[in-house]
Amino acid sequence: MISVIESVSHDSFFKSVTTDHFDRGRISDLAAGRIAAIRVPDLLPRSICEEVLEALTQAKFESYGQERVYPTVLRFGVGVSDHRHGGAVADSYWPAVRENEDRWRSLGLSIDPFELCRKAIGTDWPGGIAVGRSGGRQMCPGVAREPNDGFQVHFDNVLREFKGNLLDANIISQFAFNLYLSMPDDGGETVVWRHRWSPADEAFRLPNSYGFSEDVVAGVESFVLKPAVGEGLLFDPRNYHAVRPSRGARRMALGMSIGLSDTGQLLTWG
Ligand SMILES: O=C(O)CCC(=O)C(=O)O
Ligand SMILES: [Fe+2]
Repeated sequence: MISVIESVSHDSFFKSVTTDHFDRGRISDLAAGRIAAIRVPDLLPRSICEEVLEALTQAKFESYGQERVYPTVLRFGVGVSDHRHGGAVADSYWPAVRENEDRWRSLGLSIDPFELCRKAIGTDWPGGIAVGRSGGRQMCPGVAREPNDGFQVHFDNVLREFKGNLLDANIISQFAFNLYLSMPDDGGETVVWRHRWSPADEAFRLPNSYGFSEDVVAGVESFVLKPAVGEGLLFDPRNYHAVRPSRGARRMALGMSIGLSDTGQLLTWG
């Protein structure tokens, strides 16, 4: 009889690296799939994180569409995924983006946190970084999100979520960025699996949801991160990922989707 010996194998490209700034080599490695995540502790000064957290703590959050996103994820800002119609950006997105600009302005912050994040990500990147445009109009630069009850196992891939090009650019790689403003002692971990969507995965999709049953990544190599306040995380969101529920405190982060365009420019959207 042939016995099957389970072998545990590790892909040396599937790892997260911690560094003191977002450098060109590591961003290239992430785009090329030679690493899976870049962590930069204390990306923004603590005083700025505190100012933004304090203002957002008073602000009125909305939630992502609850048909699709359950458990509830709170957000301050506009997510284009809530304005998707037939694979295109719905007309409702644009007035929401303009209204959102007023809401962020009314927080009275001394700085624009998304601009600071863009600068920190783009500091060593030769192609530069800018807020993406669609049909000439500027997208929402990013969102504040509070997944206190976690994010389901899911992936983000703009090429699959939209027909044609969401942005006025050809996107050749995609990143997700988060700057963490508040993190509970208990829970709130980010998990990333070494698996990208394949058609058979649809059997594991939760009803109507952006997310999947965790069985979709059963037995797949993964790593778990517990982000710290002030940390910036850049990872490839085409790998399945999830956020574990938080206990005892809010889990708040600024988030941006980032596409690498064929011109070499990084383009963000919310
Ligand atoms: O909050 C996190 O750590 C990750 C959230 C997420 O799903 C994403 O950034 O795509
Ligand atoms: Fe995600």
